[in-house]
Amino acid sequence: MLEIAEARARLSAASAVAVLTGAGISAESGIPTFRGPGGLWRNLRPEDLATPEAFERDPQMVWEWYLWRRGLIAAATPNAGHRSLVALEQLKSRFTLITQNVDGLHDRAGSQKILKIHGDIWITRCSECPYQRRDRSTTEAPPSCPECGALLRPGVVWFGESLPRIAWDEAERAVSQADVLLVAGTSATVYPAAGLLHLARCVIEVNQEETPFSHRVAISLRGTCGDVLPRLW
Ligand code: BJW
Ligand code: ZN
Repeated sequence: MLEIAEARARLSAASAVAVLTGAGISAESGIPTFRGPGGLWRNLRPEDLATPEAFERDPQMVWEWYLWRRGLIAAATPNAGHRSLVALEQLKSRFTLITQNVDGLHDRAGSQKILKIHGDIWITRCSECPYQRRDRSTTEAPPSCPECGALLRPGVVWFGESLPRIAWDEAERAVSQADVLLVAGTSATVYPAAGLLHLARCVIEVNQEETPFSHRVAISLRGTCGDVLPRLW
């Protein structure tokens, strides 16, 4: 496949590389994506669950969704796609991994520099005060905040909420300075993350399916992350 050879050449020549990952990279570990088949939970879309309004209306139901996902993630292991990004990080002196995923599988694979722009499912934080903690529970919604008594919530970014400032600023900087942005396993439909593709000089996309950006990127590779990424370096 000529495009694979071209992608290999561009990545090999690049000294600064940024990577943006989405749910597709964890799909081969058995974690459902948001918008694909199996992405629904009790017939609800992420837009019905991942919002502050849904949490205000029914915190128990939103917690049940997150605890179910924590259970799936805890039972999963990183796959060849995650592992190949660990190898790429070791090859490049300037490397930034930006992930929209909250599952922590990049950490478990061994990636070092990770910007988690949509937060971390293993953090539980207060909906009112700065209190937060790491939380391994997969079965019980936590009681109220020990500091102020308000509801505790998952440490993730919901629709309508701002992204963590420091991680986001660093992501924008890394993408603007990168010779190549590799975008893997994301539908590129959620902003501002998808906007990172506009900042990049050269985008290589890896996805099973076409995305709104497939026709605008330098190279679009159709296939799974677990199959395609290990062949790129
Ligand atoms: C494979 C594969 C395999 C499968 N190999 N590939 C217009 C412009 C700008 C912004 C907006 C706008 N309209 C609305 C907005 C706001 C909104 C937004 O973008 N909405 C869109 C739906 C239009 N954005 C926000 O609200 C963001 N905040 C914000 O804008 O702040 C400013 C603001 C403040 C106040 C008021 C208004 C604005 C926040 C977005 C937060 C997103 N949060 C979630 C949940 C996180 C927590 C959790 O995990 O529960 O993040 S939603 C969900 O989508 C999650 C994901 O990170 C994110 C992206 O999904 P992803 O990763 O791309 O997954 P999928 O399922 O969509 O795609 C999987 C892909 O993989 C597919 O393409 C498959 O083909 C592929 N695939 N297997 C390779 N093996
Ligand atoms: Zn509190």
